[in-house]
Amino acid sequence: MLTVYSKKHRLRDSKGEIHGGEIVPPFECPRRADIVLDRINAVGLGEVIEPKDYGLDPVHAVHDAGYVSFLSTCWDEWVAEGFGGEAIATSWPGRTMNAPHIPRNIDGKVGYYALASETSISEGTWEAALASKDVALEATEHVLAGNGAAFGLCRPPGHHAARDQFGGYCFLNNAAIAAQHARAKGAERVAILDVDFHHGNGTQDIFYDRDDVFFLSLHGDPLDAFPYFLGHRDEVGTGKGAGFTANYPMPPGTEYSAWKAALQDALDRIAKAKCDFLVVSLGTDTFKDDPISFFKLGSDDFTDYGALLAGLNLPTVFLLEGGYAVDDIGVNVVNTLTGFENALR
Ligand code: Q9C
Ligand code: ZN
Repeated sequence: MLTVYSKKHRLRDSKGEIHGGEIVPPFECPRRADIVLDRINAVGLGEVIEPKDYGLDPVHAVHDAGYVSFLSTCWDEWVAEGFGGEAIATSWPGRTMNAPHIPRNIDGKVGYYALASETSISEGTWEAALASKDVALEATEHVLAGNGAAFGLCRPPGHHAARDQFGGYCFLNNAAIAAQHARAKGAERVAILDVDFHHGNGTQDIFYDRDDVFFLSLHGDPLDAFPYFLGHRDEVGTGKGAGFTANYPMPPGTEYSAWKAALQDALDRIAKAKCDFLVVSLGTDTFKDDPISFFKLGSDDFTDYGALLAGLNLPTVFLLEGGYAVDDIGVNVVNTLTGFENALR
């Protein structure tokens, strides 16, 4: 399987994350991508290529223009204001303020466009986010050209980024950008299957009222896990999108047998919905030793479900999302990809 990778992921190297009342080294760190790339090379998964620059049109196809402009200038505005450290949101339009105006002050703007405060915007974040969406688009192009499957080694991840909000380590929604690009290039109905431990709130937000992109997510119950406010079973889409969102929240301690049953239900639904293209939001934070998650998958389980995904027999783009057990992320990601490939033989 082809991998698309950009060294520019390193430009996303934030100093700290707010976690448990303290600022700690970020879980979402450059070493994650290094370990995945090392494993790809160690097993000889296939060629590794750099992406082209696809510009901003595919970004504007799923994100708000004011949000994109904010991301592109946030760091410079933060520095110009005389602030140090990194841009961290401290005030939001909470539930009692419906935000009729977007603040002019950068501190206010960061709060307006943030959905959580753990994710700071640091120097180079925008450049890395741009490279990450190019990785996703290059992998998508490769699959659209008839090559079966490809892996986009995206970093930073994307699935928490909504039409106009960042957070959960995500800035641009790589999976949404890829799915929309596949639609623009001729796919009739795209399925986005999100197997990251966390609910893909951003992807759900972007496609909630649409029937041409079917979003399905398996994740920790939002009553117990980030992003806390979205991902419940009764969220099924709206308008003509009703029935084209499916959520599978699962409790702390969920083992592979229960997770696999949810996956099989999701795969049945994708098969019945006449989808002709598949984007997999591939997070491996379902792993038993993940430091911020609570599912119990073992490394062999990734191989097993990779094979199940191949059963859909669809053109498939895998895009990296989360996974914070860094020493194991390479094995877990590549197990999914080889499980998929070996099942096709
Ligand atoms: N401070 C992805 O997996 N907060 N994002 C968790 C730790 C955010 C995860 C609590 C987790 C975001 C792409
Ligand atoms: Zn995650």
